[in-house]
Amino acid sequence: MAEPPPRRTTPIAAETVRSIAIDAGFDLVGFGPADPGEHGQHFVRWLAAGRHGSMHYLEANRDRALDPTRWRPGVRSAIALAVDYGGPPAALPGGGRIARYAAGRDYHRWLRERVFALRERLEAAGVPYGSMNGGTDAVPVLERALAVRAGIGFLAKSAMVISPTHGPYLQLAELLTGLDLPTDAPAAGSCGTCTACLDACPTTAITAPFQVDARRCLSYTTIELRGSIPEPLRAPQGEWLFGCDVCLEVCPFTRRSARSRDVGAARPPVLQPHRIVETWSLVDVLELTPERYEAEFTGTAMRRATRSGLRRNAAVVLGNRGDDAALPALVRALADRDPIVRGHAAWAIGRIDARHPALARARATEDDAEVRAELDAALARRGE
Ligand code: B12
Ligand code: SF4
Ligand code: SF4
Repeated sequence: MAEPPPRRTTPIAAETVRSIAIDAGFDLVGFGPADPGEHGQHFVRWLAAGRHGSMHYLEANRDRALDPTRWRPGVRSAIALAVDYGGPPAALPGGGRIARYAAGRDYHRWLRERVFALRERLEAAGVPYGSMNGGTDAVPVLERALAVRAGIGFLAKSAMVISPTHGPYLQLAELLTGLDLPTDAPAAGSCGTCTACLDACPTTAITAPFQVDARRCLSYTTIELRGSIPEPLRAPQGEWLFGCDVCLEVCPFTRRSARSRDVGAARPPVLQPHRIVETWSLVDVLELTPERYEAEFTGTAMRRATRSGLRRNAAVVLGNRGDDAALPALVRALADRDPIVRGHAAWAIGRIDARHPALARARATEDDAEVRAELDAALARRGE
């Protein structure tokens, strides 16, 4: 067996690490173990129940998430980091809501840059070069588990990590280190008897306290899911074009977010709404060309949904809004090259005007079996 790496004592005081991290732009900093502890078993059961849907990367990273030394040998402690991104609701001018985390610059970029800048500063302050690894979101670690174990916040019934001082709108990040940092005390606070998020979730994706079935979560169906959105989840999608914030909006701890009181120019540049959010319409998204997708969505977190997914989502929201003015664009979409767009346009037209002649016309020439089924279902609404 290979020798375990030598134990490293902290070359700088833990409180110095904390103050450098705060100075580097993090609202919350905590120290805890590098492994997820008992949270790992919940993750294993969640995967075994298939609740990850088609997010196969979570299964592929299972062992690394349970034991981070499989990813980065020798890691002992986590510097858990969080940024409060609370703010006003984000929506396109004519409707179509966007989860707050995705309304500005892509946090995968700016937050990762901030983590890497912190690492450089800690190295300059004496932490051994190459002894820290980390990032945000796209890392094979259970970020919520590390944040809870480092005292950043408590695990809430919505499965969110909620800070008693900053609320649930937290983007999490971490540096895993070979250092032995003193573990912080658990955060105060709990959900108590509140069940507001379970009651408000439009798709009952929070199946029990602390448990989310991703396959039902709008954040999965509108972002991660490729292909068709299951029909029963389309009407509950309501106005959500990308992601969903309902379980955060109804949470009483949301009031604790200091950042949500920063409005307009007072908000940090990375959290300012993207031009797309300020100027595009749902029809613009429905008609998104490959060129505009490349040119305009690069640098936004919305890109994750793919062009096909964004157009699909726009069709669903247009159908839910029931606005006749969207019919010409939806009718054009019935002839789109992408069968997912055609199918969801058919669904939307069926919601707005099931007697529209374009449905029967499209049915006569459609050669994709799934789209034909969508058209049949839309035509069947004529009797309603
Ligand atoms: C996959 C994923 C998703 C999936 C699945 C979410 C889920 N709840 O499982 C989908 C696409 C649905 C999603 C949605 C969202 N996500 Co997400 N997501 C992730 C990702 C990449 C992995 C999470 C994961 O492994 N899930 C598996 C489940 C089992 O783990 P978990 O959710 O962390 O659950 C923990 C507890 O609930 C507990 N647990 C689970 N079952 C049980 C059962 C019992 C009885 C108990 C006691 C505990 C318990 O153990 C788990 C580990 O600690 C992380 C980034 C990362 N690398 O960690 C971001 C992350 C969790 N997401 C985040 C965000 C912001 C969101 C959204 C708010 C985005 C939005 N507005 O649209 C929603 C919130 C939905 C919700 N209520 O959870 C943040 C969370 C920040 C925070 N304050 O908690 C993260 C950390 C990204 C980041 N870097 O900021 N997400
Ligand atoms: S993000 Fe929306 S759909 Fe997902 S669990 Fe929260 S309220 Fe439910
Ligand atoms: S809404 Fe209530 S139950 Fe849900 S996370 Fe917030 S405090 Fe907890």
